[in-house]
Amino acid sequence: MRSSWMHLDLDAFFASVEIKLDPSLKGKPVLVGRVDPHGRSVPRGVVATCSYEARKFGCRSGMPIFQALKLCPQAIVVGGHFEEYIKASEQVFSICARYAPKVEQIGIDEAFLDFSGTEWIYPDLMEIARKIKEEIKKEVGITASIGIAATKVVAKVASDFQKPDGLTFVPVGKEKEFLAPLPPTDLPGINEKTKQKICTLLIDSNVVEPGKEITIGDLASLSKEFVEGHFGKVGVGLWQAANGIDNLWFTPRVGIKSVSRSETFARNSSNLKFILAMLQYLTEKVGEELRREGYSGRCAHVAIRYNNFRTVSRQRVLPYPTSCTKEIYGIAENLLKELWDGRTPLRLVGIGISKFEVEGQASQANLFDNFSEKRLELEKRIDFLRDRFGKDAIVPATLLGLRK
Ligand code: DCP
Ligand code: CA
Repeated sequence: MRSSWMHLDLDAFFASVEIKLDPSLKGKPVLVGRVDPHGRSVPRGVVATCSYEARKFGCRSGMPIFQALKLCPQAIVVGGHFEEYIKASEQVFSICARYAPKVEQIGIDEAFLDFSGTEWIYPDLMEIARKIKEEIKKEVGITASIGIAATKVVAKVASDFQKPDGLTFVPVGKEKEFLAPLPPTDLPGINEKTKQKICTLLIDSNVVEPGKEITIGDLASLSKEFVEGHFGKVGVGLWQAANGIDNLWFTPRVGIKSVSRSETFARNSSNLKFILAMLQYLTEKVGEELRREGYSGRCAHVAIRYNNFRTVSRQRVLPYPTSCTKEIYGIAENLLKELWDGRTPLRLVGIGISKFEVEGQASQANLFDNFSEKRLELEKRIDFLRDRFGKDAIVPATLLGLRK
């Protein structure tokens, strides 16, 4: 066993790209205004992110721009180069893929790199992390922070530990020691509100004195059963994270990560009916594969590519995992409508499902209501009939038009 998870997170991502595009911004407080999924600035916007210089003044992501400007009047507001952010992101992850056998991208600027089983090619992962950081700097012109640890949750905290341009290695066995002094909000899944609840519990159970700043170590010192009794399953997740153990948010290594299908159209199209029919056709295929493999996924994502090749995607986390075509399509349709302006011609549409739970392991409490369960049974029967009598045995009416 060794520390073979790497977590990479780009620093002040959109701001760094803006500074690379306009080097005169370097060293200055920069606010990036949020853009909509089409890359247009949102009027009376919100701060998407800001440079570390602006953070010194208290500016933060999610803050209204006017408020950030009150804190830092000399800040420069820029933004809207969404295509450049996507390009930079793609460049970064292709650099990661030069070294890491598996790259699990989490968001636009964040990924877990799985180096398990690579001791013989990469005896020193710090050296690899330095190379990756160096290549990102040279080829993309921005900085990344990296954390290396035996578990994902610790690697993630470690990548944050010395931001920006940080590199932190946590040796096997030192996870708890590393986490213990940090504030609970450094753990993924703990915001200020959750921290307050934990704080109250720690004071009530005489673990800490009122007025003391609580730490991850305080949470870790409680017994699992005690935390479960107070906060349920989510509490166990937090307790595991505090102990450096991967939890419900960080599933261990799995072979298959997502099932997705996309299709490039014979001709660019802005015909909603056609695009939805194509989306349904692709969703059928995704659903079929999920049911065949016995997987249900918790996250649906839809991608579209414009005639100018710009590709955008949007995802939604579901309250419970599903493999039901009808349910997935319902979400996919909404995502498409949120994503697309309904006019600009598209050349591709795609749908994917990820965040799997193996059938039977899905949490009972969330299990399908009666209707969904019946629907799923019906779809399984259709899968069976299609297997026996061919793909065209049962075709939804909306798909008949696609034949043309
Ligand atoms: N983002 C956004 N709105 C938010 C948070 C983030 O639009 N409320 C966008 C802009 C960020 C990018 O996502 O640049 C990545 O988000 P991070 O939370 O990783 O923040 P940064 O990369 O900007 O900063 P850090 O250096 O803290 O990672
Ligand atoms: Ca980041």
